[in-house]
Amino acid sequence: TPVTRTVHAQPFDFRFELASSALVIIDMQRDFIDPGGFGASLGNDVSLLEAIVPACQRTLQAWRAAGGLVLHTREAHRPDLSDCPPAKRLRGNPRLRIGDAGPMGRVLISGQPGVEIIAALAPLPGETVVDKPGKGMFHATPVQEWLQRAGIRSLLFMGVTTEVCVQTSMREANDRGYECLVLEDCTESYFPAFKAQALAMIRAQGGIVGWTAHSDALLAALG
Ligand code: C5J
Repeated sequence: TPVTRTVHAQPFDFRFELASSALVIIDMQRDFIDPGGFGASLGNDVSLLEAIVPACQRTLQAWRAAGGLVLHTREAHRPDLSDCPPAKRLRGNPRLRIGDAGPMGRVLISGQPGVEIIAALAPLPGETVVDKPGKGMFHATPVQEWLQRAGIRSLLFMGVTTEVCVQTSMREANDRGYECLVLEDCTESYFPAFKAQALAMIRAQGGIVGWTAHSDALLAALG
């Protein structure tokens, strides 16, 4: 019989079974995390994001050791930009747009060095990696089919940035009926106040979009 795990979370305990859960790691790619990448070129302090890497690594190792499924995402577009609407490309810093030559290759283009997942969290052979053209992981990706095939009902989120790609993916997942938990110390924003507010929004109103918990609470639940 499957073991139900209980994570001490907010606004109340989060229960899941390993066999029907996936750890989702959002966009831990070089362009957002590494010094000298796209994120840094936009004027962001990437050391804020780098700081969560040890907690992510520890959590990923524990999850793998327990035998849990892992899904990695990357924010990445096709080289011909056919999946990048002008509404997205024309936004932001006009000197460096998606598809332009940046410090780590063409910005947010599949296969370029900048979209590689950082070495500390590199996917293992057999783990699924999805390139997503949106902020959310369901838009224009095979994620829904993958989750359904794997019989997944619960999703545990790590990654960056809290209020953009993590929150959007989680809201998309919540609308599709998944039980969602964000690991507080395994997610970060270039704007710490945005992270705090995003986590507060998620767990407000009785967990209107999901749960939040420290990774220590997950590790305790994994035993
Ligand atoms: C992500 C972004 N991954 N902030 N992208 O959050 O543009």
